[in-house]
Amino acid sequence: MAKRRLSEQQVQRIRASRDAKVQRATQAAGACEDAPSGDEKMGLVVGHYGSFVEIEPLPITQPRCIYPCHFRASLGSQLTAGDRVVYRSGTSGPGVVEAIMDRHSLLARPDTRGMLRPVAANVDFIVLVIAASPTPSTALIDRYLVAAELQGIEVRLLLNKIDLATPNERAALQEMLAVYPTIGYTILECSAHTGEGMAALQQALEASISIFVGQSGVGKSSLVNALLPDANARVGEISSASQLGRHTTTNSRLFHFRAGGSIIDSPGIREFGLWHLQADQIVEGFREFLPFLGQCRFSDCQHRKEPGCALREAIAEGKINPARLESYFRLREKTQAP
Ligand SMILES: Nc1nc2c(ncn2[C@@H]2O[C@H](COP(=O)(O)OP(=O)(O)OP(=O)(O)O)[C@@H](O)[C@H]2O)c(=O)[nH]1
Ligand SMILES: [Mg+2]
Ligand SMILES: [Zn+2]
Repeated sequence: MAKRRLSEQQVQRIRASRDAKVQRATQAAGACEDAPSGDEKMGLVVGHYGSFVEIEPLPITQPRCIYPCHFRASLGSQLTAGDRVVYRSGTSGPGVVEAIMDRHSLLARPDTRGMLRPVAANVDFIVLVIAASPTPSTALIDRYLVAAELQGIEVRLLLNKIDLATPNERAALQEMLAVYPTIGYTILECSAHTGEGMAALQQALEASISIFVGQSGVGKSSLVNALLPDANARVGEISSASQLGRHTTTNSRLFHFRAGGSIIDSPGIREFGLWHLQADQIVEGFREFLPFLGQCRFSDCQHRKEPGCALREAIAEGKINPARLESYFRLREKTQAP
């Protein structure tokens, strides 16, 4: 479907109208009890539930107050947890979201029909949660890392459920993950159940907006509950047959730390679809390849057996881990039409 293009004049008009709403809302911003219903106010999207969103007035208050809001049809599919919006609260029922503020980042992923859907807005860090069980694979980790790199959002790795690993299993997991700190990804280890590593995690998350992403059953909601005992995020069982989670969390939802900063819990997914990307985009998601891209002798180098391949030379010089190039090939094969 062709995208509808707006004229420069239309864009200006939309911006001017939005800016006026933002200005009025900023003037009216205050505690939820004080602000008269019906005025335009600034709010934060806490969660999107299909036909309505939950909005928290800005600035945030303690205890939190959260309102259901409808939205203009044109905004429905764009709104997501973490969005800052202008809204009007209803006098006796749900309010309405009027406009979305510009975002500094947007995490989106393709749905089953290939349409890119927003997962969270304005996040500073993606925390890719993996667990000692279900056992992670480098293919899965690299898939998420590529998606995050291409969205320009910094990623951290978090290995949860370390209570389930024997010392040998833990050493094997650490060996599998050893490449990531060498290419700039931080790894934390923790257990939402025993509390090990949770203080360091809390410290790493405070003062910024992060989102937990990862397979169903790795413990994202359990981590939210361990970090924020009032959160009450629903936790699911692992299927004893598949050792996988059962997709307990169905919508992204935002929570705040008392000391500042927020965490967004997101629904687990089997795969972070990348097939909407071209091969030359995927290769750019392998961050340590970047200095060598465009340096191969042949401009259409596939980095397999061609002479003068800069990526292969970098491997020979120990600058790139060969497993990551293999991972790139696997991802490419899975995501590309021939
Ligand atoms: N042993 C152990 N079990 C954990 C830990 N963290 C979570 N679990 C268990 O793992 C299962 C899945 O946890 P959830 O928090 O629902 O996982 P999730 O990642 O939110 O799953 P989805 O919402 O389906 O994406 C539950 O049975 C938790 O009790 C941990 O640190 N150690
Ligand atoms: Mg969950
Ligand atoms: Zn090459």
